[in-house]
Amino acid sequence: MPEFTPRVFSGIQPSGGLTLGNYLGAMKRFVELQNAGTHETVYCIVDLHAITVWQDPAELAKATRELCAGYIASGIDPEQSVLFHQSKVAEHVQLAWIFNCVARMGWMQRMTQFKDKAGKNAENASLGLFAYPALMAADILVYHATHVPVGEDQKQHLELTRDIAVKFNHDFEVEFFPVTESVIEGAATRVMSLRDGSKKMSKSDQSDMSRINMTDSADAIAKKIRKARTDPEPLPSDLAGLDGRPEARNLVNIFAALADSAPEAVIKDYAGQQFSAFKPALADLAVSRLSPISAEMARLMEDPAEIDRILDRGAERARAIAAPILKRTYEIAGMVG
Ligand code: AQP
Repeated sequence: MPEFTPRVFSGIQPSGGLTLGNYLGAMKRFVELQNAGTHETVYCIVDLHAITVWQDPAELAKATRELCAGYIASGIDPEQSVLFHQSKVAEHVQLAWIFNCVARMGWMQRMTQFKDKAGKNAENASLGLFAYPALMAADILVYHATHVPVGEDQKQHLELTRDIAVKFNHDFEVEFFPVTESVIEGAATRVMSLRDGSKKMSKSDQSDMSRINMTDSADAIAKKIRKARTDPEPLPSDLAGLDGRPEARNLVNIFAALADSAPEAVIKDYAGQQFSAFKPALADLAVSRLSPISAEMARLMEDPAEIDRILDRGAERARAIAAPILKRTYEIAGMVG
């Protein structure tokens, strides 16, 4: 394999407001990787993924700008990282078609996210929802990204991305696409719903009480944590004591991730305490971390034209990386001209 430039790529869908799950599982890591300075960092607002389920056009445009504001407010510097929205860089879709012809039906049928999202009504799901992981592979590989930070739920899609890269390289007898590494790290790689410890926290959950939105007020955050489902036992003295207690484990993980600590350390500090003591401490911590971000998001949203300029500039920079990689891919595949 040739040496690839160390490059991070990741994306978030503008399919609603950012949640604490997106922040702890993805965004916070994006900022850390940017600031580590060891990789080029490319971050995307994946609006073409969002429309695999119905999106109101006006809401989609608003969510796209709000997500751009969320990236910047969380610490992404649009000069240091490449920050843009997917629909502005056509190379993603052009490579996705090639990958639709590389990926096998059997691989796609195993994707659990399709099964979860399509549910019992799979016949009525969009073709885009089914093909989504091939577009995701194109998002990553059109930058020859070597590392992809994501939450635990995206692990299977990253394995598919690796399979597509390997099959393309094998079929065309080249060493062209890198076999990308996933970066799934931290105390909260799978933040669970506040109402049901067996379901992940999600933007599209029907219950707003199930999630903390990055734009929630301090009062709303405190209320949601106070009402979060738990059990009647106090916190145990070690992590093993949280086995079989998913809601309690989730709150401990969230605390650890927000405090830049580890779940073991949190348990040590709160061993034997009731949730009536732990929850207010968690609420204070969450408000102190999230309120400055939501205030900065609101400030940035006052100037949508500036957000559009930032995205346009990011798209130009993204295209400068993607266009030669797509051109070479088409040559390898035998496209003339
Ligand atoms: N609950 C979560 N815990 C940890 N990480 C999470 N991520 C999402 N939810 C959690 C990570 O956030 C990144 C962006 O996710 P996405 O917006 O592209 O799509 P998603 O995974 O489908 O997220 P949602 O919030 O559940 O959106 P909807 O409701 O629209 O489907 C990814 O890295 C993801 O792992």
